[in-house]
Amino acid sequence: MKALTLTAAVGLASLLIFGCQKPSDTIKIGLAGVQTGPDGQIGSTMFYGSQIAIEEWNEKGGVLSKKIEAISRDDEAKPQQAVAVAQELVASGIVAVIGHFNSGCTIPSSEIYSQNKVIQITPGSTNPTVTERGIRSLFRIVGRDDQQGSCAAEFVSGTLAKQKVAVLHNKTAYGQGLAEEFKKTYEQMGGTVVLFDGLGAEDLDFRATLSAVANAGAEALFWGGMYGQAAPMLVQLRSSGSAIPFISGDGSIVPEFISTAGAHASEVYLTFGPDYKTAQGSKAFLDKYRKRFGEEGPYSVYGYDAVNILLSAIEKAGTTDSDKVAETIRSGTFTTTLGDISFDDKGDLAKSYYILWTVRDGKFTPLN
Ligand code: ABU
Repeated sequence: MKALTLTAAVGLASLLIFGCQKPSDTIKIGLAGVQTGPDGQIGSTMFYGSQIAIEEWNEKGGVLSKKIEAISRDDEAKPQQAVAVAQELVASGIVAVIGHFNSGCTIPSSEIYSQNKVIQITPGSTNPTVTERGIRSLFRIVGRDDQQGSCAAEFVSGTLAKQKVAVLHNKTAYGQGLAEEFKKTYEQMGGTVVLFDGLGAEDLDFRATLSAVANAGAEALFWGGMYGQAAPMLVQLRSSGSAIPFISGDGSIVPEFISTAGAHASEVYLTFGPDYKTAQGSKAFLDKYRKRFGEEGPYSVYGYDAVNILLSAIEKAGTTDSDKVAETIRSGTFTTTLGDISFDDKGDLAKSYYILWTVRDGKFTPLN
């Protein structure tokens, strides 16, 4: 009787500790990031890329003899919503998450994922803080804003030889952080920032600010923010009669920027990674993507690569155990559409290559 009571007590305790969850016959992966709102297109292109990778793995039988179950959630680019998404995904039993996209979402959500031993790979968040907090289970497969801010500043000061620049940003972790990194390097190189201002992230009428840019004598305009504001800002800048170069970062490299800016997209320079369109490993993926979803965004490639790195690491580790998978990612080399990549101890790319892109004949093109 006593033994029976003990067995029942252990059973009850297990139920309380482990809940009613049965061992899953799938491996659950979260796909988290922005899918709607002003940043919706750039985030969606990332999701579609991840979706293709998961389908390819499932067609091959999955990983560790289990199919991959993707659970996709929209954080609307809002930090609070990102935390809610992270809590929901963790509760659903994910072992890893691809996301989020916006740095302002990745930073707070990563606290939830890391506390719950969930591997996180962001395909798009570039704010240095993402990987500066010692989270061993967190990785990114893009560069950092200190790297792209410096790259842009060296280009404006050196190649364009502009001595006076106006710097605007959208007051987000990404936009303001990138603007500050640009300013720091540009001033170190001897340039003068004649105007540095933060705008509301939903502002769309920039005419007063652009008058201030002109009155300050700016020879170029740097924008720290996303394409949803970059494109109308550029249209209004050119409509005011100004032909000064417009420089920004990877938050504007998406088809909607070109379709909105149209013929106003002259003298545009954006920092981003290497040319994904001509990379040897990207052709099959891009062909498949275009047939399914139409024109890709550059982040489609990063969404695809992030899933492949994660699942390759789980396969190599032979387990979904977070510590073992993280160690496998940190110590390995992974074949991606852009070539072989590996990570440093922080979880950043061991080598990141920012280059300048421009808009030519209505298309994003590496600047040669
Ligand atoms: N890096 C492009 C925009 C995403 C972000 O870091 O917020």
